[in-house]
Amino acid sequence: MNKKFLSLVACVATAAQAQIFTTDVRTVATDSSSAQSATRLFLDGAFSSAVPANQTYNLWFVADTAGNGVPTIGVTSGSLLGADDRVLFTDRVDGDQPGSTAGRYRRQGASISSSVASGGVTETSVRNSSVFVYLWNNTDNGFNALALANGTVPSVPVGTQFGVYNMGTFTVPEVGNAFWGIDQNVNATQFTVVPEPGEYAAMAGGALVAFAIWRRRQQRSNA
Ligand SMILES: [Ca+2]
Repeated sequence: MNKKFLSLVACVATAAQAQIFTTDVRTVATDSSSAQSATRLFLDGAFSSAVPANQTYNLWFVADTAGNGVPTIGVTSGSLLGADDRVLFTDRVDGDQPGSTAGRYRRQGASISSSVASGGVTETSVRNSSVFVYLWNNTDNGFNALALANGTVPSVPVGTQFGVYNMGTFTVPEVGNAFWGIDQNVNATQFTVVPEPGEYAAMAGGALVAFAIWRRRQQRSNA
C-alpha cells in the first residue's frame, strides 16, 4: 500500500469522525461536575417505591437548538421531536459506570458529531442548545438505531413510554470535554407515545366492526 493511499484513508477516517465537541455526562446529586454520582433514573413516578432503571434501558440526548422545548404530552410517533431538535447521541443507562449500578449513568468523552448540524441547524446552535435527556421505558436492542437519522423524526412504536429532563445549556470549553449533569430524577413512564389521529380512527373503526359482529351473534342466538 502506498503512502498516498494511506493518507487518503486517514483523511476519510477523520472526516467520518468529525465532531463539534466531546462531553462527559453523569447522574449527579447537584449541578456540579465534582459531585458524587447519584441514582437519578427510575422506571415509575412513585419515588417512594420507584425502581431504578438498570443498564438495559435506553437513553437519548437531544439538543433543543431553537430553544422552544421538546414535545412531551400527547406526542405521536410523527411528532416526537420538533423540527429543530436533534438527537446528539444514544446510550444505555449503564454508560461506563463501574459495577453497572442501576439508576446511575456515566459516560466520558461522548462525541457530538457535526452530522447532527443539518436541515437548517448550525453547529453554533448545537453548541448553545439546551440538552434534554430522554429515559425510555424500553430495552429493545435496536431501539436506539431509530434515533440516528439526523434531521428526521425517529419513528417510535405507539405505547412506548419515556421521561425527559432539561439539563440546561452548558459551556463547551476550548480544551477538554463539556460536562452535562443529570441533577434531577427522570421517570421513564412520565409520557407515552400515542397514536396519530388517523390511527385513532382506524382503531375506533375496528371496535365498531367487532361490535357489529357481536350484535349479529347476539341476534342469531336470540332468534
Ligand atoms: Ca425544540
